[in-house]
Amino acid sequence: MSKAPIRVAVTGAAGQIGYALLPRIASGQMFGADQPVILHMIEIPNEKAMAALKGVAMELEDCAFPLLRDMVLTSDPNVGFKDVNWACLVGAKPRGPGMERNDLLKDNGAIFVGQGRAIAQHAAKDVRVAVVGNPCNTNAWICMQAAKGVPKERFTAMTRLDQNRAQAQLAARAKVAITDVTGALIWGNHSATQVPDFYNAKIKGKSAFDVIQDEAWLKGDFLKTVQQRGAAIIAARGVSSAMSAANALVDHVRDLHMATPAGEYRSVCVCSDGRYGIPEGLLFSYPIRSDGKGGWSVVQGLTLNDFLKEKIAATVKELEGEREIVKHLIA
Ligand code: NAX
Repeated sequence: MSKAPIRVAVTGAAGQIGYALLPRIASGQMFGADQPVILHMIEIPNEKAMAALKGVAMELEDCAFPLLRDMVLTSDPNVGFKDVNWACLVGAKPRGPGMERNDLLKDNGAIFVGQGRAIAQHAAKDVRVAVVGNPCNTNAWICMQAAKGVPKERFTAMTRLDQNRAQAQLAARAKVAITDVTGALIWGNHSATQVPDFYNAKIKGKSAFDVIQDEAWLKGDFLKTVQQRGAAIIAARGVSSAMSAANALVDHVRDLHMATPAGEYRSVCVCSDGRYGIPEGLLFSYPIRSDGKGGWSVVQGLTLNDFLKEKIAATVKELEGEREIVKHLIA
């Protein structure tokens, strides 16, 4: 007997990440090859955006995906989040020329208050939320605060793209296959203060630090490349990462939906309960294991040396500053 469909909301569905993401979900790459889906595609109430959304839906239709059971196209979050099991919050206002980061935080914050409320009122009881729209940690924090009654552990933000970038850089440097690199991890905020952790990463089961034997590169070019990869893509392509961001979101949701293989973990921003000395309540990127039944836990016992501790303190400070700027939005 075929499984009941999972309802997946995607905001910003007519944007560039949406365009790369929707066919991946509809083809079974997020929830599995035997899992039907219904896509709830949400855009802004603007003629151009809704026309573009219609075009995306037409293309999805033309893909004839066997798992795609239905599509809901809307600009109303109350309709868009109705009964959804997963909410992928990709849509956000881009930072315009001359716009201050604080203004971006406030403008986008308001969007995530509304979406959080709509999720709490209309989504399925088991709803889980993945935030991609930037600044994603703080947007996820706002959404979590606004979604009264939805358990805090249902809210995540995405640092998987940063983790994938770190893994790829380590593999290229060590001239090994991508699958030989495990344990690559991002701590903190999805921003330039993120902390790509090469100390806990492994190459063919051995410490990546010992295998690469180039501390200057690891602390210098490696960190910089991962932290500034988004800007490098914009410089090269003229627009921001979309294919790799959509791919990372597929990885993020799939790996929370399924159980994490023994001995592994994934970078996911979740609400801190104080683990590793991080202030409680911050949406912080941690090493996470999923039990495949909707639960997850923070992997404990990883060593944080002084180098990591100092960098983590800076990313915590940034997240606390962001929270300060938006906290008035939560009544
Ligand atoms: P685009 O500008 O191509 O698309 C965004 C779409 O969102 C637009 O179609 C817009 O109409 C829609 N939108 C805006 N406000 C909305 C709302 N309130 N409800 C529904 N839809 C809304 O941007 P794209 O390249 O797709 O990027 C989307 C977001 O992802 C941006 O905030 C971007 O900064 C962020 N990113 C986050 C990454 C991460 O790793 N966490 C990496 C990639 C990306 O930069």
